[in-house]
Amino acid sequence: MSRPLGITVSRHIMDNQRLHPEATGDLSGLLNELIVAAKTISAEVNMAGLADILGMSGKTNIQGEHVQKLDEFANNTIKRRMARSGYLCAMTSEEEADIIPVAEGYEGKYTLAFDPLDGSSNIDVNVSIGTIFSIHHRLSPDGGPGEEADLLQPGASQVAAGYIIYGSSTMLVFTTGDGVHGFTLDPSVGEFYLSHPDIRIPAKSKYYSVNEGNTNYWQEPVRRYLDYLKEEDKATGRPYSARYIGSMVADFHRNLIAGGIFLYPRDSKDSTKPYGKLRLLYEAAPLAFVAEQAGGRAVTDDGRSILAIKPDDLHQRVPVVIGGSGDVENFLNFINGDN
Ligand code: P6P
Repeated sequence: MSRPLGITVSRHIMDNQRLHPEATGDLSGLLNELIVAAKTISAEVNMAGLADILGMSGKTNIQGEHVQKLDEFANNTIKRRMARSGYLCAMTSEEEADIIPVAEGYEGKYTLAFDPLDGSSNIDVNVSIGTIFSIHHRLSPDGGPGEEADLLQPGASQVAAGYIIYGSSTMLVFTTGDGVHGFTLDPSVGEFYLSHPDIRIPAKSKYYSVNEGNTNYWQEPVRRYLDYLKEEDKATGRPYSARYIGSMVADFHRNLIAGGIFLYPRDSKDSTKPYGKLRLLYEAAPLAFVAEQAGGRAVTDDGRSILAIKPDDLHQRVPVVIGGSGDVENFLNFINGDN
């Protein structure tokens, strides 16, 4: 009996499209183009240890962070491929201050916000990094170039979102609003195969992910919540365990699969970042969509739904608490003073 053929991501996308008779195929085409860019980045990331593209490019990005050559490569790979895909009217990237236009004559009906290589400070130490993406329908009339307003939409109106994690294997995890599915790249074939159908994040876990070096800068209810996690849990007789690697895609992916709550609260450490470090459009909102489609929750450290936030700025930062529904509800009890 031969092994059943693996379901490729292209087959999964087409099967999903068939569930929506009104679909034109543009979203499918967009996702497939993005996947080609991801495969190109994956090949380069896996070569990074061998090629001489490690190290700094000598430039800094909108965030004032040193841009690593792989960051630049990933950003350009996505921009160049998607600008002529015919599916987008505008893009925004963590690496660029302003809205990124698409090629004239190639304007489409969607927008793309992306972090080309999140966690890039971990590149040189071989820690998993990732590309995060978020797709919306344009609001402006079809035809011409997109506007900033097309990108500044709340996460709740995302059409699709997900990430590619470049780790021990390269995985694509995304949702189009019908659950969350994971695909693993077979580099020998160059295909992503369905490996994690219908991912559900465990409601309660025994792990928390946070940079405890910032403890003294957090608001008091957040500190009280973390102290609570370190007490013996009556059910298990043990405290939660800390798991934090400083690469959001890696920390988020572990929590999505094994359970856990990830926090990047606001901290008073850096007055230029009063709302914490993570960006709404291309980190918090896409991962919030994935988490909630997998049965989890995503809120700010004062209890607001991340998906409900209407962005004012392309690079707006937001405090993030994201994980299993039970863990996040526990956190909210502390924030609302019920504990
Ligand atoms: P810290 C990486 O630079 C990043 O944006 C996220 O991927 C990660 O979760 C966070 O910053 C780590 O920040 O302050 O803990 O080093």
